[in-house]
Amino acid sequence: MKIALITGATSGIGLATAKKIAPKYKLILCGRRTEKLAEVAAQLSKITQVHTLSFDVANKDAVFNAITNLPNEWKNIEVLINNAGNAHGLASFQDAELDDLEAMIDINVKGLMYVTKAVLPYLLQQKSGHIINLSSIAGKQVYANGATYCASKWAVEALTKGMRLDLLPHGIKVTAVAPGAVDTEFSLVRFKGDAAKAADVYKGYEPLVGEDIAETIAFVLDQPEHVQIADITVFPKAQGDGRTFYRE
Ligand code: 8X3
Repeated sequence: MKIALITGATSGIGLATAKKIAPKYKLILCGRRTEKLAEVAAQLSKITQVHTLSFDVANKDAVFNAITNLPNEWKNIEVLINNAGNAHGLASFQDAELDDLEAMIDINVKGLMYVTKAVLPYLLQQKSGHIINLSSIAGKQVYANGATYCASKWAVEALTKGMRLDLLPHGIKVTAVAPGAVDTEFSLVRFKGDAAKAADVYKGYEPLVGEDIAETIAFVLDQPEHVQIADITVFPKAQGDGRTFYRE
């Protein structure tokens, strides 16, 4: 059975993806919250073999320590799902807190780079594999009050395209999955725990849920070996572009 490593696996899209692909993959579940990781691992180990790694993707040393010191039987990683990512604040560039802006670059861009660089030696050894990067509609469109979040996702798009080119000779597929509005902890984190503000984002229409994107990721992974889905954007039915929603 192939091994898949998923970051941000304790909630939202990451958790839904872990559950969805558990029947077909052994799983390395990564997250910051040790207790939540143990809970998810206990659940999923009824379906498949699970190994957990607790680190913050923005902590370079922690990422490399955890991944390079994987037990040998967990090193043959075939699938990397770079899901960990956050938005911090929704404010104009002039009003935004610099700490928030840095956190988004540290997690969404540098974190993705650290994890990928740490996992790549295993993929390269096997001359096959698949990297799936969670982008966003914010990686294709820039909206007001989101300059740095959008910049971080544009970076994910560029890294995805660049990695695909560089990894061509090594038989490794690279895909960007770009969701629109998905009802997860995303908005709660963006609005720093303000549940009412977070709920407003998804009011008046049926948003996507983590399971919808998990379906997309499973579809991307289920393609025949010669088929590489380069990128895929998924909206709720009521979403027209990054900021346009039909609300009832
Ligand atoms: C999350 C979607 O539209 O809030 O990446 O940027 S959006």
